[in-house]
This record gives sequence, structure tokens and C-alpha cells, in this order.
Amino acid sequence: MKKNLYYWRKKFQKTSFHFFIIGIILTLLLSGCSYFSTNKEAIRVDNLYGQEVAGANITCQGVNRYTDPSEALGPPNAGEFVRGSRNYYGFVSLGIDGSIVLRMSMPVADGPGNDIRVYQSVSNEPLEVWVSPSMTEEFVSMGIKNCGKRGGGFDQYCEFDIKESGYKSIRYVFVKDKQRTQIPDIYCYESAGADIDAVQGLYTNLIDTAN
Ligand SMILES: [Ca+2]
Ligand SMILES: [Ca+2]
Repeated sequence: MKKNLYYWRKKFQKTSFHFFIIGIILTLLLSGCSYFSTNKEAIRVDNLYGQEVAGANITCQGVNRYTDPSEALGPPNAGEFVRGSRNYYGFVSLGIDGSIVLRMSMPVADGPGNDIRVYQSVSNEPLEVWVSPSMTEEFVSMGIKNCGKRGGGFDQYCEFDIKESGYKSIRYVFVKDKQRTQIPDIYCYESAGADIDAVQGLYTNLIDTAN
């Protein structure tokens, strides 16, 4: 009986020790996993653009000649058929107070400085940009900017910092024309409102957590 107790105590201690070692290994493995799943370090990328039109409210219909929202997808490509002709291609004119929602090709992460670049053609129409990780979560504004230079060309843009939204990573970008803040009594014309050529994400992160 005495020997038996000693035997079981020893066995228990041995088993406890094994559990202790297994526990340590599991803890290390789990903390390793959580390290990688939460380490969403922002990586600079040059091929992250709007991939899909998730919503659009293009105004000044009937007057606006540039009403195709899909012109805002992919890399910037806007231009003028003949210089000075005012016959343009490659952008969508949102119209006065018009807007567009784009789903980006990858999550856009909050990296150092600005993270979202909106290519706005022709002039420097003001616009406001909101972001959200999904269509069901809140869209948060990153502010209003005069986008580009007055009388500027087709490669001009303005940039926004996701940090302003409080999100670490987003997938949807909502762009709204704010030309009224520049010219309060603005009326509809051929390329009314902000002319969106492309929306680019400058940073992404390691893990695709967005849907
Ligand atoms: Ca940032
Ligand atoms: Ca375009």
C-alpha cells in the first residue's frame, strides 16, 4: 500500500510535469499564432485600386457626359482625346453632390502618412471621402479636400489618411462631390462635380480580414 501511494504520487508528478511542458508548448504556439494574426503591419503597394462599384449616385443626368461609375475602377487612365477639345475619357463626373462607393481590390491599411489617393481630373473640385471595412459597418469621413490644382491635368490627385477614420484597415471607399463648398450656386454642366479617374490604396496588410 505504501509503495502503491509512492508509485501513484510519482506517476502523478510525472504526468503533471508532462502537462506542464505541453502547456508551455501550447502557450508558445498560441501566442505565436495570435502574434501573426494581429500583426497587421502596413505594406506599401503599387497595385491596389478600386475593383468594383458597390454603389453610385451620379447626378446631373442628361447634362453630365461622364456618368459611367466604372471609369473610376483600376489605375488612372483619364485624358483628353484632342488637347483643348474638352472631350475627355477615363473618369466619372459625380455631378453636383453626386457620390460613388468603391470596393478596393485588397484591404487598405493605415500606414505612415496618407493611405488613400483619389485621382481627380480636369480641375480641383472639392470632395469628401469616407471609409469602412465593410458595407454593413459605419462609413467614417477622412475630411474634405480641394482635389488637384485649378486647371490641372489628368495625373493630379489628393490624398487622405485612414488614421482620421479610426479604422486600422478598410475595404470600401465612399467619395462624394463637394463642389458646392467652392461654388455655392454651382449648376449642372458637362463634367459637373468631382471627376474621379481612380482611387488607389497605398498600403495593405498581411491578412485579409475584410469580406
Ligand atoms: Ca495613415
Ligand atoms: Ca479611370
